[in-house]
Amino acid sequence: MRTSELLAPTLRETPAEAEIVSHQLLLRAGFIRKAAAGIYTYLPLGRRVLAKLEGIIREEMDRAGGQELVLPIIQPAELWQESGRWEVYGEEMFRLRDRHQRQFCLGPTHEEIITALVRSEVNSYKQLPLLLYQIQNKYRDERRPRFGLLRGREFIMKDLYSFDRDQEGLNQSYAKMYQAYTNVFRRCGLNFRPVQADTGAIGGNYSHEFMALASTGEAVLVYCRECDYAANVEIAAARALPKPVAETPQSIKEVATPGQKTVAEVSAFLGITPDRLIKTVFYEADGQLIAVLVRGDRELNEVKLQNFLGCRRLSLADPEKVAAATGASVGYVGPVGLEGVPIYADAEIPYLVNAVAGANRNGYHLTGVNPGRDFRADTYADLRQVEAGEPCPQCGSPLNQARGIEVGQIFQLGTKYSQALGATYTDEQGREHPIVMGCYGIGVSRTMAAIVEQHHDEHGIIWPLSVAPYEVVIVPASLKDEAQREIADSLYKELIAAGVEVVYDDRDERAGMKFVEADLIGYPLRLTVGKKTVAQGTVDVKWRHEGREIALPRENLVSRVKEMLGREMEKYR
Ligand code: 9G3
Repeated sequence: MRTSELLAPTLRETPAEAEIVSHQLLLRAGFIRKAAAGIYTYLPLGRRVLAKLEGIIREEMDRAGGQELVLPIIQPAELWQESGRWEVYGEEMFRLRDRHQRQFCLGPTHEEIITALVRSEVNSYKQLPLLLYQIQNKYRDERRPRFGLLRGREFIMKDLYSFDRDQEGLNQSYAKMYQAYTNVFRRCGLNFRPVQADTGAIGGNYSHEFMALASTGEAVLVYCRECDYAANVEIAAARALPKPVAETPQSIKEVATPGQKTVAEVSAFLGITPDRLIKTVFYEADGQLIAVLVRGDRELNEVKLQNFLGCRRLSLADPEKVAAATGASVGYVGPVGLEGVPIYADAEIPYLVNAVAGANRNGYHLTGVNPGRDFRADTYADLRQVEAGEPCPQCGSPLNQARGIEVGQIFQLGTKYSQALGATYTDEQGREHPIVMGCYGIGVSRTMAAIVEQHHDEHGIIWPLSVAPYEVVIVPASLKDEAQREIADSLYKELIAAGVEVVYDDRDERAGMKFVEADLIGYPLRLTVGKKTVAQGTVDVKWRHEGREIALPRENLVSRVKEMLGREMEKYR
């Protein structure tokens, strides 16, 4: 490809809305352009990276026994009504009507569509297991699309669905996908970790997320350096229980705390540490008001709370309802004397002695509060967010914390969708059983951005060779020099003939600008044809990910370049 013919419009300045480096560089280097909030055009260079990514994904899905198909984006509402999810999802689902006013949605995922397909095409154990996948656009009307391709409203996903006769079969399909995902993300050059994850509203009882480690990631994970424990903090288990406090219970006392509402304010005002305070938070769970208690120095984990309650909708209670139930406003509420509201307490609460809690009277707190004596929680459970340094629930070593970009997630769904939609098979004895399912997603467009988050420097993108838009760029120092042009032209032709993906920057521009653009776009290998080439017959060769440049003889340069590319690609096998 000649740069003079390539549509790769680079930008000197970064559009203000681009907050993170992957968004900034994919815009500046001419890979994507915004069409609307969370909706992007992939320019030719962007499309070539996606094609490389999809190629790796197809190879690994096919290697694991996957069969590719293409499902419709427009989905009939009836199937979502059968699964009971048409009502579950609100504004996040793009909904539309056809000319006959029939309801449809733009597919945010495809469990319903593919289960309906299998329901009508699969009826015998002989047809199982089945692994069906597609690489298709998905649509989710995110409240706040941001960070470019990391959180879009139209995005590209590889979604695979497994169909087995029983749990054992599903375990095997899940293990195959776990390995396939590990291969995909390794071959993309990503530094990633599989972590135990929450299944959320999708249902199912077992899930792993694949996290590309990045400080710009929206997800938080904890992991152990001693054993292989790693989990999204949403479900990371808090096993460590506090050491009993050797204090004699004092009598409860109401103290004035005018204008002191937050944990920090109250603990400073009363001269105590936040771990001696009982934080009381009111929620509405499927419309029912509940009180939840955690220690003042801890964060409540809403995913753990929702999973524990098994409720569909969970939201912070509005202050009026809190005031109606307690007679006080947030900051002064507490469990003592609280009637008619179920109390859920984190497992650490019973270990508190002479704690401080809101008095359910504005301007006042209670000291000498002893759980069990002064109030009784209905249930105690692990409801808090684990922090770095806490003991690993598997081996007890201190946990580490990191941020990550969720580039993939795999789920054991079980029979939730097969039972709802009636997808069954008959066994050898003719008995009918619901098909046991799994689903497995990779955010293809998101992965492209995650790679840039991990592979860039102050000059631009540094594409791993396995996903680079082109492998080599030829930069002639000056095309006004006829000799340089002849050498660059012939080198270009020979590299093409040798099957190398090469870009030839044949524009009538200064060499300096061409170097800057080549570094911004991030072509892995740069070949510079200059005066020295004419004089000494050498070409300067430089890897984008290395500083040093070496001069190699022109005469067998093509085979040397092939060798170098082959060796470099070994890293991504
Ligand atoms: C919806 C909307 C948003 C959604 C879903 C449904 C996320 C939804 C979870 C999944 C699970 C897996 C197959 C590939 C891998 C992920 N957001 N999920 O089901 F209606 Cl609006 O998509 N699906």
